Amino acid sequence: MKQKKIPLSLQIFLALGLGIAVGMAFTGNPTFAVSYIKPFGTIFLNLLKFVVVPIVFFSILSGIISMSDIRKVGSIGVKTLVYYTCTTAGAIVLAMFLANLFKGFFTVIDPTGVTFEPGETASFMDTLVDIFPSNIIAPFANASMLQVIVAALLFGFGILAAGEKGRPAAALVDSLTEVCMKVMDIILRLSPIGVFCLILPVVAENGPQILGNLGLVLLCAYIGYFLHAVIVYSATVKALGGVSPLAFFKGMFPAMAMAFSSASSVGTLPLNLECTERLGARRDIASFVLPLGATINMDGTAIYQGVCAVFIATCYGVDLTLGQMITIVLTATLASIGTAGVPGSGVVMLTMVLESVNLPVAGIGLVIGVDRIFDMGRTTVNITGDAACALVVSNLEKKAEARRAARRPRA
Ligand code: DAS
Repeated sequence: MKQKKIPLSLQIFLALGLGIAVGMAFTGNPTFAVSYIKPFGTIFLNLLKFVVVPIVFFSILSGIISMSDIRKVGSIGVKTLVYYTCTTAGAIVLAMFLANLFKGFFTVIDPTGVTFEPGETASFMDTLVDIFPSNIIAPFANASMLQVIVAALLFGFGILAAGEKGRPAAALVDSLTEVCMKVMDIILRLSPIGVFCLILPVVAENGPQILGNLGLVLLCAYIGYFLHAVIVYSATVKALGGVSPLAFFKGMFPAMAMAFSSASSVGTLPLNLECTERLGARRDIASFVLPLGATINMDGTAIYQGVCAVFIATCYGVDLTLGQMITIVLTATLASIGTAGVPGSGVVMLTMVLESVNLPVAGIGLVIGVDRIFDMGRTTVNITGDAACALVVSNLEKKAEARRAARRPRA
C-alpha cells in the first residue's frame, strides 16, 4: 500500500515547533547551535536564493508572453501597484495608532551612550535610477530583483513585439520556466530541514531574556502585524479575491512559516509562488505580482518602522506632532518600497524614517538587539500581503475577462 506522505505544510509546522523547542534547550549556551546547526540553515537559504533569480526572470517572462497583450500587463500592473500602496499606507497608520496607545507603557531606555552607525542608504532618486540595469549580466550576478524584473519586462515585451519570429524564444522560455520550477520543487523538499536549522539558532541566541524591556515594543509590533494581516488581508481576499480567510491562511502556512524562520521575502518567494497558485491565483499573474511584492511591498516593515519611530521618540523625550506622524507615514511607505527582501534590511530603511522627523539615527541602537525577532514577524506579513494581492488581482482579471467575453458579439 502506498505510504501516505505527510503534507509539506505539516512537515514545516513540525520542524518549526521542534526547532523552537530544541532552541530553548540551547538558550544560554548557543555555541553548538550557532556553529553546527546555523550553517545548514544558511545552505538552505543559499539554495533558495540560487533558484529565486531564474524563477523570477523566467516566470515573469512567461507570464507576459502568455498574456499576449501588452495592455493586459498594464492593467495588472496598475491593480498591483494600487493594492500595494494602499495596504502599506494602511499598515503604517495602524502602527502609529497602536504605538501611540502603547507609548505610555513603553519602558523608556536611556539613549545616552547608545550608538548606531547607519550604512549607506540610497536616496529615493538613487533607488529609482538603480532599478534600470546597465548591462544584461549585472541583475543576475548581483541578484538585483528590481533589475531582474525590468529585464524580464523588456524581453517579454520584445518577444511579444517580435511576433512570429519570437515564437521559438517563447517556446524556449516556457521550457526553461518549467525546468526552474522543477529545480525549485527539489529544493523545497528540504524546507523542513531548512526551517529547523534556521529557527533553532535564533531561539538559542535570543531566548526569552532578550525580550526584557523591549517586550512591550515587540508586543505592539506583533499586534500590529496580526491585526493588519487578519483584518486587511482577510477582508481583501474575501471581498476581492474570492477566497475564504480561513482557506487563505491555511494555504499560506508553509510560506508564512518559511518567512518567519528565514526572515527573507526573496528566500520565501518559491514557496509563496507554490502556495498562492494552489490557492487559485493564475500562474502568470502570481509570477508577476509576487516577485514585485517581494521587492517593493513591505507592509510588515512599515508597521515595524512606525512602532519603532514612536518608541525611539519616547526614549528621547520627543512627543511627535500630528505633522511629524504624517511625515512618518509618507516616509515609511516610501522606505518600505526601497527595502530589499532580505534579513535585516528594514533597519537600514528605518534611518530614513527617523531622519525625516529629525530623530537621532543613533536611536536605532535601542532596538537593533531584537531586530531579528521584529524581522521574523514583519517578513511574514510582507509575503502574506504579496499573496493576498496576487489572489485579488487574479480574481479581478478573471472577472474582467468574463465581462469582455460577455460583451463580444456571438458568432
Ligand atoms: N527581512 C525583510 C524581508 O525579507 C524585511 C525587513 O527587513 O524589513 O521582507
